[in-house]
Amino acid sequence: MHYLAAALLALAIPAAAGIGQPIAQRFNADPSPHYFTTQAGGKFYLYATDDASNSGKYWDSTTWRLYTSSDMKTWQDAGIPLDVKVFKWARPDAKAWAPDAVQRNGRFYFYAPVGGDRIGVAVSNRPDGGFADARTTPLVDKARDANAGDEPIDPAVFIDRNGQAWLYFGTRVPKVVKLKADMTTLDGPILDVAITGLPAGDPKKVYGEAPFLHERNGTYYFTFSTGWPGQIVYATGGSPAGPFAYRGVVLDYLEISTNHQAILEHGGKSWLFYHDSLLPGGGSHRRSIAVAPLEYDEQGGIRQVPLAPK
Ligand code: FUB
Repeated sequence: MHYLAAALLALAIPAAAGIGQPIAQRFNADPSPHYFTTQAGGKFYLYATDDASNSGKYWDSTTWRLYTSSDMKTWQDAGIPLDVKVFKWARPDAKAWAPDAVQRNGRFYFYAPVGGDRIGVAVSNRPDGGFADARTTPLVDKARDANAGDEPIDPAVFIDRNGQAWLYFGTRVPKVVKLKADMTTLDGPILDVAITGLPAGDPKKVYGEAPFLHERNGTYYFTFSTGWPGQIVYATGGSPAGPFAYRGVVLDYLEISTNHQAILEHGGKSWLFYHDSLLPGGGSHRRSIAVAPLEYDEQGGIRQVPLAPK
């Protein structure tokens, strides 16, 4: 083929799904992807903050959004799995921010900030709706719980190989606390997560928000955003409790004020989910979710993921 024709053809072919294109033509952020198996079979479920229903000036949506996929390439908008009104204790102005979900004991647990000072947990027999408050009080409450930090938001739950569930959350200081087997009760004190080896003298290489833990070959990878704006970076350790030693950058700065990631490993493959401003009209409050393959080097280091082309 003539080189010019080849170049034109390459321009005409959109980037393949799965390498950083938005998963939906709707503004959404703070991805929480999972592979859940129900009686209908296995499927990918992705819970998100719904930027399409905010004011465009702040993250003031009060509903979360759900997408599903059977192949990780095409995603179906499954609507609103729940909103903040599920939590009767929510203040009238409470916002619905970065959620996470877990399948356990045949049930689905949904963790989310409800306002900037509390985390709620809801439960359902199905992943796509029917959620009810699993308690009648917040799971974490800044006013109630010692060491909950200034802003207990961005919950992320990790279940280790022994079945112990760990809840991570927080801005500026990362927090971790064990959950009881019921998944709805804190088990012990809220502790600060120790991160060692952050590059000294770089005021931008600090913990900001979006804590997330995953495990690979016995190593625990703690990823987080370094702030506003922030990079996604990672640190590793030998226990879900930490400490974690800084290793490097997973995703560079975006052109928007936040960065927020999740890593999904399924069927021997790994993906990084994040949000960016990839859709027309996008911006810091109008974000869109993208997914990219996540690769490791021979030493178990995460290879930096290139930003999606705009
Ligand atoms: O979506 C609202 C907030 O923006 C989230 O809680 C943060 O992680 C940031 O992405």
